[in-house]
Amino acid sequence: MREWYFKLAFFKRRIYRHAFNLHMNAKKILESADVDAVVIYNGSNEDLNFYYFTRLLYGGIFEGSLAVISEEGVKVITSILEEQSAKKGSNEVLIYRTGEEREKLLREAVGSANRIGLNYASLSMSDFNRLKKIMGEREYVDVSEKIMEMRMIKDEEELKNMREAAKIASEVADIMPDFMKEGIREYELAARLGYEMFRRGAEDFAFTTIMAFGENAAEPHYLSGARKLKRGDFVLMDFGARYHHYNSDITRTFVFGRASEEQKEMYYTVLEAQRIGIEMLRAGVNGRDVDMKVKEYINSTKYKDRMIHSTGHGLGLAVHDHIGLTSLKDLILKENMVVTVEPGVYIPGFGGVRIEDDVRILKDGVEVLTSAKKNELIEV
Ligand SMILES: [Mn+2]
Repeated sequence: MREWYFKLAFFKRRIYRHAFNLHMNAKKILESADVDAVVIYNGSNEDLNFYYFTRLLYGGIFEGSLAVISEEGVKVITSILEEQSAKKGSNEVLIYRTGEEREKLLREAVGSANRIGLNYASLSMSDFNRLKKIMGEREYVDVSEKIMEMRMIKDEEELKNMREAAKIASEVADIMPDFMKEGIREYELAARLGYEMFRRGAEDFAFTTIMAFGENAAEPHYLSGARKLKRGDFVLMDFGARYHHYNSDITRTFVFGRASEEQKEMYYTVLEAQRIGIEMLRAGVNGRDVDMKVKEYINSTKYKDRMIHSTGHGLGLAVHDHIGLTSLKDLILKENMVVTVEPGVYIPGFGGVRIEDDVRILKDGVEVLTSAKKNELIEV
C-alpha cells in the first residue's frame, strides 16, 4: 500500500516536473522563496510580474486578473473580456463573469497551499486586505525581492523584445534631425517622435518623452513644453519604445545650428564618460565602481559636480527595472542583465548634454542594444 502511494507520488512529481519545464520562472520562484504558491494580482496597481510569469506579452490588458503560480504550473484567472488574449499563452485559463466567481476561482486555484507569496512591492493596501480576506487564514510572505532578482537576468525571449524596442528607438533618434526646424515647439517635435516610433511597431511609449530645447536641457527630467527651437539650441531627447511589454531607453543630444565651443566641450566630455563606463562593463563588475569611475572622470574636467544623477539603471518590463550603476548601492553585474549607461552634465540657464544607451552584460563585455549615431556631435 505504502509502496503504491510512493509510486503515485513519484509519478505525480514527474508530471509536475514536465509542467515545470514550461514554466522555468514559476519553478524558480517557488523554490527560491520556499512558498507553496505565488499569487500575482494585476489589481488597482498594474503588476508587471503578471506578464513575467504568464508570458502573456502579445495582447491583452488583464486588468483585475490574477496569476496563481504553484507546482501545477501557472493558472490565469481573468474575465470573459480577456479570454481570447489569455488563451494565447500556455497557462491554464480560468474565466470569471462576476466578482464572486473570481473569488471562488482564486480559492480553488490556491487550494490547500499554506505559504503564499505576494508581491508587496506593488499590491495596494486595499488589494492586500481583499486578497487575505478571500484566501483566509494562511501564511503570507513578501516575494517581491526574490522576483526582482529573477527579473534582473533576461532570457532569450525578453532579449528579443528588448532588441526590437531598442532598434525602434535608435532608428527614430537617427531621423529626428530631419524634423527640426526653426520655431517648432518641443511638444510638436515630441509628437513627431511618438508617431515615428509607433509607425515602426512600438506598442507604446516606454515613458513620457523628454524633449528639451536650449536651457531646458539643463533639467534632467524636463518633459516638453511650448518652447520654440532657436539657432544655437541644444536639443536633448530622452525617450523609449515599448515592444511586447519590454522597454528601451535612449538619449541623444544635438545642436540646432552651429555648436559653440562650450557645447562641443560638454558633448565630448559626456561621450568620453560614457565610453569609460561602457568599457568597464562585464559580468562580475560592481555597478557602484562604474558610477564612481564615470563621475571621477567628469569631476576631473571643468564640469566638476555637474553630473547630478547615477550612471544607469536596470531596464526590462519596467523602465527603472532595478538598481543599476549607482554609487549609492552595490550591484554585482551578471550575464544577461540589461542596464542603461547615461552620463550627463547640466548647467542651469545654459543647457545640458546626456548620452544614453542600453547594454546587455556579457561574460567579458557588453552587447550594446541601441545603435543611434553619437560619435560626432550632430549639428542640424
Ligand atoms: Mn534612462
